[in-house]
Amino acid sequence: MIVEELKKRKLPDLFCIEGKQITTKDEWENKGRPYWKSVIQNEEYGKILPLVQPEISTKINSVNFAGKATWEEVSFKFCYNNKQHTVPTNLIYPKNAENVPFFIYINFRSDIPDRYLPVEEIIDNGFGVFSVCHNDISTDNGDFTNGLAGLFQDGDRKEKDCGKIMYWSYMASRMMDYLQTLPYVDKNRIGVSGHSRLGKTALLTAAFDERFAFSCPNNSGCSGVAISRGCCDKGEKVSDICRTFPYWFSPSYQKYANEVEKLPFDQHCLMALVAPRIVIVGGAEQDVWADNDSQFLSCVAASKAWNLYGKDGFISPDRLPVCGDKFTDGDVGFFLRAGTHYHSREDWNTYMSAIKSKL
Ligand code: GTR
Repeated sequence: MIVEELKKRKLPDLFCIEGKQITTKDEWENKGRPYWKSVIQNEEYGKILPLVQPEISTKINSVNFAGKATWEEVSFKFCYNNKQHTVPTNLIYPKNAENVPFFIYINFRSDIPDRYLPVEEIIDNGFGVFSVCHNDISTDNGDFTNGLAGLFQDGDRKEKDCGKIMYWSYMASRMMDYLQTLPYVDKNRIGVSGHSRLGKTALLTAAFDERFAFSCPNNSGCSGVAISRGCCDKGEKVSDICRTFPYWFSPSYQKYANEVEKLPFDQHCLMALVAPRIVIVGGAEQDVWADNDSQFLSCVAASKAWNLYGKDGFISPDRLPVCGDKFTDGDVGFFLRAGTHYHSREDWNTYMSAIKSKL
């Protein structure tokens, strides 16, 4: 049945690279992966920005979560094109712990804790968390003169220049650079998460930056996990997102707004770039806008990339998902919880237990 569902979507073949079929892990790494990375940059999120090393400064916050954690406020000062911008972040980790697994979390607010970021639960599960507010990187609107966008583009946006999602993702990779320098961090267990537009960001980040061992895109939907072709009637379409949020993407994405079948990729190609690492996808039953069937089918279609590594990828029954499903046995996971569009503690618990069982 799922095979039939997928056929209806008429997806581009993940393994057909410029007319040639690839069949091995080496071909995937040498041809497939670079090809999809380039197509997805050029046609959707925009070209990756040049690497600028920020100047880092840190300050301890006296709040310590009942003495269980250390909270450091870390500032990243970027200087480029004779301009500078500082991004504040929050680094919180269990006291006296070693080999700490970490979430980099891109949030809508900088509050600690926050309704989407239950810091104490995360610490109690043995994880550290390094969070940033997306607006502090560059504002969530069409203004490309502020924050990091001000440094790199200064309002002048060309066809393949990146949109805000790529900026937010860029910062997540700079936070990853910093985690690499800290002795108590387990460098093999650093992941990234975010909700909704920031779930799209979390998926993109792990897809392009192979240092991320896992990604947990929460309710990411259209132009995130969900495949775009054949989106359900009530789901968000590329035409909707291009009209409402053109600045999340490169200008080049606009040309597909009403011709989704002409996209030279679909979102399963982005998912596949995470292989052979871990991706756990969270959906919510009432979040129809995020089109959960299309998120689920993306997991099925991307799974083939894990198979090249001799891994199962996505393990699920041969049917579309229903509320309460939790398929987290493979390296690609998917769950559909009850309720609305939200990054809930329930989501966090599912992500953390799935990650702990695998890494
Ligand atoms: C919606 C948007 C979605 C989703 C969400 C969010 O309005 O259409 O793609 O990303 O916003 O980020 O909260």
